[in-house]
Amino acid sequence: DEAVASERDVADAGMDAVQRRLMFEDECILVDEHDNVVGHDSKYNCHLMEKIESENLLHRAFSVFLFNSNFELLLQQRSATKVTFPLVWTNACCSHPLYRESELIEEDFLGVRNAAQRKLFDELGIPAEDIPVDQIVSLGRILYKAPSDGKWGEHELDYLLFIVRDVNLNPNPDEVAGVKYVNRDQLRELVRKADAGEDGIKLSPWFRLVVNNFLFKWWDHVERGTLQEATDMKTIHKL
Ligand code: DMA
Ligand code: MN
Repeated sequence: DEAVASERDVADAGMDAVQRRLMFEDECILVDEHDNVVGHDSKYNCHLMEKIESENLLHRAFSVFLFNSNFELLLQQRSATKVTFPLVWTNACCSHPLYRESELIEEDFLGVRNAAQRKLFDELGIPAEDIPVDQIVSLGRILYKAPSDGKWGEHELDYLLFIVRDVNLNPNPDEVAGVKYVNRDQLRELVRKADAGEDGIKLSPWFRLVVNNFLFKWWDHVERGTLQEATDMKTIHKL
């Protein structure tokens, strides 16, 4: 075991200390393709492409889409120290519900919504009282696989969570390199730049999937206050 541990130390020598701690402390929830809980494993193992392929590891995740009262969408640029997808622009907050009682609650997807409240504070410094969990709407679920650099990647069953609130932001530099609100045209321009490779703009693969498949039609519902009508928690979209 010591030999294995030291091999890992060598391979991960360049890993940021904060991100490294989370890789081993965070215990992700393993699910099957129907989102049934089948076990748990470290965030580290869940994001090793080799493990994902050899053991078909799939874990539960969430992506928060936060709009202000002008119906602008909050984006974050991931910090340079993130192990997966550093410096890419993405939706407000993405992470994993952990294998703990409060985040395993299945009723009304409360566990995932609790995790979202926790991470919106950790990453963006948004106080919990600005994110009442009963205001978070779960619109749907996607299943996707995406390699990052080198040995890392994602294979997730991802809950798409929406909230419309004006919030206080205090981004955590360990997680976030930048934040901005965009309207639809500004988002379209950002997508165009990412496609053209202009200004070094990159978008995360999961954000891109949501933009391409769902976001603009759901944005209409945000503006009309009809998000509940758009929810479909029966289908798991394989993208
Ligand atoms: C993982 O996000 C979740 C999705 C939907 C990609 P992440 O890499 O930002 O997780 P964490 O914030 O826990 O590092
Ligand atoms: Mn993940």
